[in-house]
Amino acid sequence: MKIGLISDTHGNTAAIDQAVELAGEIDLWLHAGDMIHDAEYLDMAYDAKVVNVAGNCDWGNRSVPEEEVVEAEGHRIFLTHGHIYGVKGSPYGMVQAAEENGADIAVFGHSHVAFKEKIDGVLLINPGSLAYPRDGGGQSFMVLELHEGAEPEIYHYHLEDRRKEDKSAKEGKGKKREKWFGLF
Ligand SMILES: [Mn+2]
Repeated sequence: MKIGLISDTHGNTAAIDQAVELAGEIDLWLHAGDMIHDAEYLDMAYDAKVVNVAGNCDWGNRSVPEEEVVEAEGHRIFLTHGHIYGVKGSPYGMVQAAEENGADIAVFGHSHVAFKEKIDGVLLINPGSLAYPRDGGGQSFMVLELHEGAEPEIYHYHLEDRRKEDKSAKEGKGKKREKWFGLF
């Protein structure tokens, strides 16, 4: 199963269109908040199912919960924006929240910094921001591939790679997909 992970799109539906094109076939999109309208756009404009949560910039919109749990391929994925758990300071609040929800994978955003790490048995994933990246790596999102009984695979996409040393950028491709192998 291929799960697209996006967050902090902040109204940039053009970036969502690019992400959908780059990602290819996706079974489910998870939007980790900021903004709800963008997740609604993704849901309306494309076929794949969308699950989304409210972010701190979605205040006042009570139609969408702040937390969701999604089950897929023998995994439980805890989805939340991250501001409630202080993700800008430390990932440990997310670890605890995931454990409390019986989840082995946690997806969040808020910091606009791409992140993937396994801590205390919980795979933590922040796909970065599709609109306003703060990690120097360009607008980003990820695809999580889950197959029952196998280790999760994560692909990190950048709409435009800003790192000058990157070869694919020099070759003029301007777009990059990077796979993390066996880190989990
Ligand atoms: Mn936020």
